[in-house]
Amino acid sequence: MPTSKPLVVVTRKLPEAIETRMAELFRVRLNEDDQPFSREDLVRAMAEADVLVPTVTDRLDAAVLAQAGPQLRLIANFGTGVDHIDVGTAHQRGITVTNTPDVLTEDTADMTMALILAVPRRLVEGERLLHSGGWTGWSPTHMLGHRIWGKRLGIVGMGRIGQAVARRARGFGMAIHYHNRRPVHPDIEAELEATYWESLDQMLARMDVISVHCPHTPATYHLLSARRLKLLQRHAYVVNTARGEVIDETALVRMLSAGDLAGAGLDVFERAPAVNPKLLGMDNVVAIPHMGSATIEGRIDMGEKVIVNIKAFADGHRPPDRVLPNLM
Ligand code: 8YV
Repeated sequence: MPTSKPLVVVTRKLPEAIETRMAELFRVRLNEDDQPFSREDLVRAMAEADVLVPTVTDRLDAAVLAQAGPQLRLIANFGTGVDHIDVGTAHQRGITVTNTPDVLTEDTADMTMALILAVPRRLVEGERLLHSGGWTGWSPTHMLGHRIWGKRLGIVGMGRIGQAVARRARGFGMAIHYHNRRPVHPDIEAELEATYWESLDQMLARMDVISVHCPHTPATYHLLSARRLKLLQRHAYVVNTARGEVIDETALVRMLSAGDLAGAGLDVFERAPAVNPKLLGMDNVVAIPHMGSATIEGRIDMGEKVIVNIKAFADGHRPPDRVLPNLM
């Protein structure tokens, strides 16, 4: 890293306060009109930047990283998930990668809980009915959904966000079950009265709601495969605020269409921003455009983390949120 201010290229428009602070601290190239970078834009940016600040919309694969100039020393991702970055290749090339953990946990858990409530209680369907002018009045059997209280929630991936969802779901009277590579600390398990399932298959077969909270890695790609989705009970709901790739979306659509699942709440999609049109036509699907962490407070916190990581690195220190290849 040069001793003068590093050149920081930011690929998307960030909150005003963050861009202002970045401009005070670094030489910055901002993306005023927020047009996503093409592959060529990324390669051009990496030929000049000392620090690249990408987001989930930038695919930094081995081929793109191979074209990085020798001056590029830090990729300070604006976001927690790093599945769009080939972290292994970056490290081989001596490029440090950082992310923004913790600060979006509560917002993402809130949105997850909103979906867990919205789908079984037919919230969006009811709202659409009212807006369409189609409501003719109350009836004892109209718009009946399903109760959440007392139901079993199966959390796939009991990291920070999984635990934050469990805390909320407890408040709504749900029984907490989870699958994780290993059990969480016994104190956390006790606090959440959570039941650990070593076998994902066995857990899936017994839950009323499944919520996905693991990162997308080669090991979790299609973790909820066609075979595993078939293990779910017909009355089960699937919620995903993690990454679309963790669920075989084609199989999910097939099962929803066939009535083999009760519904889904989806914030993420396998081929985002493309969304399977069949999903959008289903009343029992609530689909939102990757809004899990979309609060202004959260975005500012994320930006501040990015700044701390860049500043530490530029000052010759170890940035706090380094992502190591073997931790992916
Ligand atoms: C972010 C996310 O908005 O941080 C993550 O991993 O999924 C999102 O909530 C996005 O990734 C920003 O790059």
